Amino acid sequence: MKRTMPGAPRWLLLLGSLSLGVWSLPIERNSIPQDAQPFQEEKREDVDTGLYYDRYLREVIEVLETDPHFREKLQTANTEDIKNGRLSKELDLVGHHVRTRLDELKRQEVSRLRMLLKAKMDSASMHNLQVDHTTLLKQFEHLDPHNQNTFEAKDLELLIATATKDLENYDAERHEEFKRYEMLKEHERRQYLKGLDQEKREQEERRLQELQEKHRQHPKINAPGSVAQLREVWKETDGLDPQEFNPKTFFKLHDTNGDGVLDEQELEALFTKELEKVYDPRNEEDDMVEMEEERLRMREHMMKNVDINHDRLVSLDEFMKSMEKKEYYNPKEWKTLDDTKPVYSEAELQQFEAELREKEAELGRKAESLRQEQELLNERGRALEAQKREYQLAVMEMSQRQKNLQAGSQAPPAGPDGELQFHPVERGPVPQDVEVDGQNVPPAEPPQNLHTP
Ligand SMILES: [Ca+2]
Ligand SMILES: [Ca+2]
Repeated sequence: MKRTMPGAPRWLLLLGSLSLGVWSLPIERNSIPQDAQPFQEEKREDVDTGLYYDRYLREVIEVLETDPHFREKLQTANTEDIKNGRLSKELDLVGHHVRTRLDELKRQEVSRLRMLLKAKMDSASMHNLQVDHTTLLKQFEHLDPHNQNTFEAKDLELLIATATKDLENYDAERHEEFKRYEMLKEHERRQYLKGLDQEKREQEERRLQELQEKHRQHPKINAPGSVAQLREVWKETDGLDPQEFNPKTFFKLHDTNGDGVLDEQELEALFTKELEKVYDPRNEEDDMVEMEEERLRMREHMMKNVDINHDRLVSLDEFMKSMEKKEYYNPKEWKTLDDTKPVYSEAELQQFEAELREKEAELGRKAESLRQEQELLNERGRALEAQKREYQLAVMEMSQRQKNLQAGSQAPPAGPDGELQFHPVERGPVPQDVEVDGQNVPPAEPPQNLHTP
């Protein structure tokens, strides 16, 4: 899927800009080559907002962009028009085939959400409950659940509002996720040490301590967005003469998709040089997940100082203005993630570990109940098998009896003088290889043509 084009509204740029935040990129991909062209087309494909309705969102935008009227409105709309729903009203004027495709997209999305709900209910063992889908669909805020067949202005309005809100919460969620990651790491470290004998434990503790100290030794980190930091990128990454630092050229060079603004992705790429001072993927002591958290912190810091109108994008004007600030020439010393660690309190860790134990116990209970169910099924299977054998025996016995009786009626047994003789049917063991056809054999009638001598 292609990225939004230059001239698209800020809201769409915002969607594009957040894509990098979702997945951490290796350092190499962020490095800007020395011969970087300021207006080169971005090559990254399949960018993802990380929202669970990302695909729906992007397909709706793609379809809307095929309509010339709506496309024009998209390009001239400002952030306010988009946020307050004025843009959504334009939906009434788009072509019929565009509406038909949007309706189809909505039906697909509703059906996908239903499947999600079903999977959720199945996993919670709620299969037998009566389900009111409309009520359940209300928990999804990015479409109108009352109308499940057509895409209306209300759907576009909800989609825009929800995506904007969710994307704004996105950084907070990333920090939260990182916190859980760090707590899990500490939990595992403690469990590991606990499992060792005292001598080995002390040895390991010393080793881990040394690794941590090694990790903390690195060149000074420049404050993000400061003159020192930007000049270093200019010199080291762009390969340009530090004496000729030019902010406007710098801005153009790092607006890699050439849309006239620095988005979050482009800002984050500026910090690769700083991050390389602290993190090396070849080192055991350097955690690349922590590096991405540091990158996020740096971007947030710079954005806070530079982005005056809070649209999460840096215009050239904002960039130039930031250079008049004290933070630009005389920034406070940057506190790295290691200076602020741990990112959780001991109480939070305890709580996290309690939740882990609860989850583990829950899994254990589920496994046990599955085992019991399996046992019950096996038992039933064995009982059925026994019943079947009994039935087969009964059928074979009866068919054998009938055969004997038929043989008796065709050629009645005779004595030495030709007189008829009566032989009671013997109830011997039934041979195992006798074929049973499973049909009901009527009870045999007593023979009619026999008489006792
Ligand atoms: Ca840009
Ligand atoms: Ca801005």
